[in-house]
Amino acid sequence: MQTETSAAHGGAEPAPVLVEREGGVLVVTLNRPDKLNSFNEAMHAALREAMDIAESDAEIRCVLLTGAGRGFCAGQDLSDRVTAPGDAPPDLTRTIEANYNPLLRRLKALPKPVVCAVNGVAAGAGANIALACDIVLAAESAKFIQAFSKIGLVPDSGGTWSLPRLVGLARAKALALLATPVPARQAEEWGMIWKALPDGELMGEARRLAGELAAAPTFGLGLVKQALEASFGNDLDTQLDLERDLQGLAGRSPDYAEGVAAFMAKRAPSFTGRPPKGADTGGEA
Ligand code: T3D
Repeated sequence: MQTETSAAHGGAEPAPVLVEREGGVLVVTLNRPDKLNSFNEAMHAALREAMDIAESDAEIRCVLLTGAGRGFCAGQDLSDRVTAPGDAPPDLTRTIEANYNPLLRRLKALPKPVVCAVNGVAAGAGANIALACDIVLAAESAKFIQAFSKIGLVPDSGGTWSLPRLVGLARAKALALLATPVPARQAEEWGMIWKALPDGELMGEARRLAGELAAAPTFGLGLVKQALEASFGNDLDTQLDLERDLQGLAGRSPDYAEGVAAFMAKRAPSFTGRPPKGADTGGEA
């Protein structure tokens, strides 16, 4: 395992995000445990650097996102939002535009799977960042809280988009208006997340799953992700056309040839994750 510290991190304080390579998996750990890994500017900057690695390094074929300590992430660090009487209010338009929205867009557009291991409470933007990941596992003690309404805010980080799609409008409205915590088991039953696991099993299973995904046909998985995300904005005809085009691309990938050859030879496939020659991969080798 290779650990990298963020360049955005000065060195005197613990790094706000830990980045470790475990084979083809980039393990990204939010690391402000005393503040339940809530976001300050330094943590946003460090997470941007982790996303840079995930996007640009072709050896990385899966991201595993988790949190240090007893929480996953409590959203925005509210100690950075305290104002004195007479002060101008914080400009949340700017912070959303500069920090949260780019992160959400990058997680959704990353052409590799992102596994989230929700190790404890996920509140505010922390809940919605977790829900934006491709496969979400949660410890049984974890809970998801749309904490925004408790402080007069609107769910952000894609919450108003993902919640109604995941749990339906009735539950989405109640969760967002009441900020009712959703325990991990209930989140699994409602289809908000993939699985709730006993606390002691979470990280082992998350690493196993991320390792499995990192050995899978990465280029094809990126197309699967693209097709499923696009489906919400498409009618059936448009989606069928998209499937045709993406399948054409997938069919030219070396991993498809390998998958077919391995099946016919009754052996285990060995996938490289590489795109077809000449495919536009947004900069990847
Ligand atoms: O501002 C913008 O840029 C706009 C974007 C906004 C995005 C957002 O996420 S807005 C929503 C912000 N988050 C919240 O409102 C959640 C606040 N936290 C809580 O409600 C509770 O802490 C939890 C329900 C998450 C957990 O409760 P509990 O009882 O398990 O823990 P605790 O005792 O409340 O918290 C432990 C410590 O973490 C505590 O510090 P202390 O007293 O031990 O020194 C607490 O103050 C600190 N902490 C928890 N959440 C935050 C936080 N400190 C700063 N900001 C937080 N969000």
